[in-house]
Amino acid sequence: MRKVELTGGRALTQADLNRSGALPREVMDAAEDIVRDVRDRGDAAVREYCTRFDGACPESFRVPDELVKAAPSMVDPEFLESLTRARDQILAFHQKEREESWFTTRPDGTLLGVQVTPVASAAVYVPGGRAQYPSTVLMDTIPAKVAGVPRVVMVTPPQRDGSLSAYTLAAAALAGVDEVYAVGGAQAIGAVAYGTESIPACDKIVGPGNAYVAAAKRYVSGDVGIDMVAGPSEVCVLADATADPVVVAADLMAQAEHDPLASCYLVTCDATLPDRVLAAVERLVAQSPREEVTRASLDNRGVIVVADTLDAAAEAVNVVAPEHLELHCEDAMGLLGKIRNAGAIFVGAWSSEPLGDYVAGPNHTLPTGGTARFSNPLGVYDFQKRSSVISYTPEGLLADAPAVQAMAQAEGLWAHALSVGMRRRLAESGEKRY
Ligand code: HSO
Ligand code: ZN
Repeated sequence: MRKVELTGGRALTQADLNRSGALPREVMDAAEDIVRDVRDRGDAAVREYCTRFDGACPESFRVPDELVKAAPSMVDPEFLESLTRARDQILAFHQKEREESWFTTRPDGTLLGVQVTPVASAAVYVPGGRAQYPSTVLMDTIPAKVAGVPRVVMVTPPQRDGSLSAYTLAAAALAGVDEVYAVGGAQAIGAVAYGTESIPACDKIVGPGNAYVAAAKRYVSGDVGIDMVAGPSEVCVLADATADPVVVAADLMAQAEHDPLASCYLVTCDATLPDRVLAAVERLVAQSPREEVTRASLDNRGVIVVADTLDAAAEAVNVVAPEHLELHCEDAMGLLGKIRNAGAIFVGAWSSEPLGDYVAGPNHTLPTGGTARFSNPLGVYDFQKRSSVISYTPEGLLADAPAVQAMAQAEGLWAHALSVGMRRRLAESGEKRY
């Protein structure tokens, strides 16, 4: 891990972090070519990319509903029980996020408000192939279901033999996915964005994926809605002298093992903690079956920031704006108000980040790469749209018409003034035409 010392009260900068940043041009170009080809040629193009990238192309992309329904009975009972616990807690949390329509009435009877409606269809992308992420199936599907999306479609890359794992399918069954398609990569994003003969076009596409998936989502964004352009996973541990270096080491490794490109940050005001954490990492990593990935991530992307005070350390965290933040400090809850930028904040040493990955309830699809400065965890709100509602009475019209006429005149928009002027005369004459 690389060390950055913030001596003399110097603030952390983006240059200190040396983040990988935007998607490489070659990846953007390749993803765009694939998406355009799928838009032009439909299933035939999807088939070609499937065979080229996944090594197998299923006979039919759609996984039969019976197979999905049967999946929970194919997995071991302990996994199913855990999945059910996760599903119930994720559901309970997201039910609190649902936004309701609201209306307000002015004294003159004019009604104003917001009508909330779900998108008609959503596609949930779940990474697959060698990795299996049934937890992501739950995290991305449940908010859509809570929002009331009538058609939730899941796309995920097939395994080498063209099938999907029973774990992924069991999660789809429990979460209530309506249709499952064994297709992944940029070709899957093209398919659900524009539709093919066998895969439906959806209004919204959510979920994490590799760089090609992220690039494809960025390309189709605007034609359809997307949640975010997700980058590699990140964790930041903010620790004071009370932190347990072994626990901190395990938590950094829990993120590092995801991906050689995952980023781990240790931010501390205790000058002795970094070496104690690094010694613990050395001991633990040798026991990990994912040693290679974990080391690659920590060696290439790990950063230790040492600040003079805890307040300066908290400010450094706001510059990192990490996907996950853990607070290993004496008064962790007291520190919460100082944190402005983080996708999810795990407060206190008992709050292990993997609890949030699987069962706590909040979503694990979170803003990465510093985008927590301006964006949110995936939520029910990602699948809900708002329409403004405006309903005037004659009294309301008479009150507001002069202002409209004056503003329309200033903007040189004659018919705007006419539109309210006509109604004004009707209302003044007491005519009850509307
Ligand atoms: N930490 C990952 C989510 C995950 N962890 C899935 C385990 N499974 C990115 O937030
Ligand atoms: Zn994780």
